Amino acid sequence: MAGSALIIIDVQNDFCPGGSLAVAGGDEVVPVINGLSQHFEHVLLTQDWHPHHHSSFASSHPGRQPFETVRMAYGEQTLWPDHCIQGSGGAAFHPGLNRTKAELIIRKGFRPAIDSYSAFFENDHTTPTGLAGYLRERGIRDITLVGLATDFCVAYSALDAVAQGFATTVRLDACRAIDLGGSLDAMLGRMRQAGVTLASN
Ligand code: VGL
Ligand code: ZN
Repeated sequence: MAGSALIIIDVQNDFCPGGSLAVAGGDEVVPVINGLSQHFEHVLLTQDWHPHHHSSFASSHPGRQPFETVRMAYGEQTLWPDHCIQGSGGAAFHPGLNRTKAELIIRKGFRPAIDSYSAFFENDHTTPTGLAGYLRERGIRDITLVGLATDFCVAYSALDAVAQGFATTVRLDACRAIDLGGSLDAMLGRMRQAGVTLASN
């Protein structure tokens, strides 16, 4: 697949069983993604990369619990358990993930006051990560998204990708979801509506 990129979202220990924000079956995506990587000219990774006391952590909001919602300057924000702390083992990629072919790692969520689900824009929907520019300069127009979690970082990346004009596929068999309060169905609907191709093999 020339001119196409596989973008592997947040396949990190904290999102896998045993991690602080474990996604059910999160580690099962690893062999599937390793197989897919062989077929793409470009392979890119994202890495959720939060400082201690990040504003998306429930622990930064006295009296609040993980998975509650708060209002931030940029809108509604779900609060999470502390996860993917910069330099920690939990922030490291799953050890089984083959990263040899990866040409770029986009880190996100490192600004203390803004979370970043999407690989393209932070949660204020205006601060870019630089990914769209990288893809355009390399002549990449088709992207396939895989990884964790389907209904958060994968979905928001996919929505931004189509809005940025990329032909966008999500391989659902290489993703796993958090599914918080119906978020999986809601985000599958939004992706379909936006023109994301949802594929299972
Ligand atoms: C993610 C919640 C918080 C994700 C990252 O990768 O989907 N979800 N940070
Ligand atoms: Zn995060």
